[in-house]
Amino acid sequence: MAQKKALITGVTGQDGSYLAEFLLEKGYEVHGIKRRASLFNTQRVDHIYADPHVESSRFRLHYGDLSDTSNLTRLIAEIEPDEIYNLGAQSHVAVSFEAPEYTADVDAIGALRLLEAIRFLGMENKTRFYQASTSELYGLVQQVPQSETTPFHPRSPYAVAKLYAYWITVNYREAYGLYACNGILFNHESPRRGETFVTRKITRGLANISQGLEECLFMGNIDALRDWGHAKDYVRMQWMMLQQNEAEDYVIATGLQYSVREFIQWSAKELGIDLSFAGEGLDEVGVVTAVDRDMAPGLNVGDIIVRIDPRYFRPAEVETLLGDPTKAKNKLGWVPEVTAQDMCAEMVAEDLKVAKRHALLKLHGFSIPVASEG
Ligand code: NDP
Ligand code: GDR
Repeated sequence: MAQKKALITGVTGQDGSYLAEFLLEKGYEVHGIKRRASLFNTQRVDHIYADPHVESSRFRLHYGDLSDTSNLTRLIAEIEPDEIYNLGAQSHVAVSFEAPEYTADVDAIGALRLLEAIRFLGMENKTRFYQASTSELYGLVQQVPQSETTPFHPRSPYAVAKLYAYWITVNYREAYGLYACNGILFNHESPRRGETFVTRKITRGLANISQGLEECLFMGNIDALRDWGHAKDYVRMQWMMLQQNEAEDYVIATGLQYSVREFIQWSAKELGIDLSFAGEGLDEVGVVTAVDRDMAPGLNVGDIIVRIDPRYFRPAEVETLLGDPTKAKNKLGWVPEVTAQDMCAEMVAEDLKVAKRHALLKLHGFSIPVASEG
């Protein structure tokens, strides 16, 4: 069989990097679109990058942007991919309230630009298309758990943009017979998760606190409930969705739900810290009730290491999400392999390594990056 070619938008992101690894292992030639930035932005894929002068290299990066129609059309014409994975997005919900128009351009019209390029180039019968849809579409939830048939009620400019992308994908499938499908993915995380999403903010922040690099973690709505899976499990499903006889949309989730508060407590536990919450609303705090001083040398019982900061509240919140992955399980045999608790432990372990390195640097008078907003 001829070697397949895949094009990934968002290849420098969390999912893009895992998907590129996965497809390379499957023998694909993998092309990724990266944005021009004034600093290096390929840290997540540097380990799979090979010198393009080496002929056997199967991983190529191209400059591009989802806001640039001619760039996308040219790349698709040149690469002639068998599969396009549209993972690129302004993916932060809170940021989408700050930059709604940009988010719409990239997250909504970006998907249209790719679909239209496939059609314009006459590649409807060659190129399969995956759209990174999201549980944020459900927003103000109408049904528990949420499945492929649950009505949508988006609650942010991000989710509204993704709603357009969802429907334009369905529309190109119905109108032009394109193999185009939506993966409606619930939150998925990993050590490669961006530092301003809640799980990574917690694991990184608490790892820093355990090493004396920060004093307190400032959080938004810790009552929020999420269905968290591991990104590695979820990219496998993205590929599976493009290997079927017919294009269909699937929910990808674990079917289990936890609060942000619980995730904070699991993370603390991994660092040798027992944490209790006291107080209510804006006055709620996370207090150390027991600590392993070998693991978290500077901390004492009674220390307050979590506080609420209303700056992290969103103008409209998605309070609860819980997915029903039955269709993915029954039709594709997909089941997630990593639990939320194991994923949390993996994330903490990775962030702790970095925190220890930074603590050493600090001890020797070097400056280190610490704060992360989000
Ligand atoms: P990340 O934020 O980690 O990655 C987003 C990627 O998109 C990055 O490579 C980023 O580039 C790129 N990007 C941003 N803006 C543009 C643009 N204008 N043109 C081209 N590329 C751009 O997201 P994830 O990997 O977590 O998510 C992947 C996709 O899945 C996203 O579309 C997200 O909305 C969606 N999704 C994610 C879920 C999750 O829980 N992770 C759940 C459901 C859906 P750069 O590195 O330069 O910033
Ligand atoms: P989400 O992820 O908005 O679900 O979108 P995020 O991790 O940002 O928030 C999850 C929940 O935690 C609450 N929260 C906080 N969030 C952040 N970022 N920072 C905080 O300090 C904080 N405190 C509480 C949030 O309010 C929210 O309820 C992610 C993104 O990856 C999207 O691209 C994707 O589509 C969805 O998941 C599914």
